[in-house]
Amino acid sequence: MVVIPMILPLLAWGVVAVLGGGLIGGAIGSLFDDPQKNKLGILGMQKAGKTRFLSFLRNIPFEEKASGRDSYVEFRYKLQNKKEITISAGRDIGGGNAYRVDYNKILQSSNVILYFFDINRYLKNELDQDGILYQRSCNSRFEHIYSELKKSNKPIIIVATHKDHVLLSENEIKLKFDTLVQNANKSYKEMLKNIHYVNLTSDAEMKNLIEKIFNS
Ligand SMILES: Nc1nc2c(ncn2[C@@H]2O[C@H](COP(=O)(O)OP(=O)(O)O)[C@@H](O)[C@H]2O)c(=O)[nH]1
Ligand SMILES: [Mg+2]
Repeated sequence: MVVIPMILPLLAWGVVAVLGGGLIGGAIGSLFDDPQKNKLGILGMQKAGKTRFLSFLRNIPFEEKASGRDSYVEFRYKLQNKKEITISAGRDIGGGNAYRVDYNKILQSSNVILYFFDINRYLKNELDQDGILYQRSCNSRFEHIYSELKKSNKPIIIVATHKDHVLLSENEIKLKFDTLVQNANKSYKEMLKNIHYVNLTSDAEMKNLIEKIFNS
């Protein structure tokens, strides 16, 4: 099979697509050249940085507020190599449990899924805004997304934000997170092998993340 050599560089970028029990990489960058395939689905926990990420991408000021279901129009983003990508109109939905009903629609209508969670709160396992333990709440979203994506073989990019709030090195964070996931022994763990750890309040880290996602 010629699949293996293609997978390796893509895994390095933390881009994975879920297919059955295996992993198949998908070239995200090239998807955004195709007007039929450039729809981003942004999901994740509450206060994880979804709106901040989207505001940066859209080049509009970030406003601190809890999202409802704010829709955005199609927009363009210029990569460092001057290539412009187009992102189709979509919605910035809240992270709370109340918005879980929107998940399937977004998972079905998007070409690439981005999932955000706060790694500091995950490791501390505090209660989330709905009063549920953070790991449980986040894992249940992982499980939901994984079971949907398995059917469609769409790429997903997982972003662990608030790295700056954890008083550990990135390697230590990764080790801790991976140990938790391995011990939980859930089917979705293959989806969590390569995730991006970032501080989204740093413009440099934000830009770097965007390049990794869209310029691959
Ligand atoms: N320190 C830190 N703050 C972050 C990071 N990512 C997001 N935030 C902050 O977390 C809060 C929630 O962000 P927001 O984008 O509204 O989260 P959303 O609920 O997922 O849309 C805001 O105050 C952001 O500035 C991060 O990586 N580090
Ligand atoms: Mg928001």
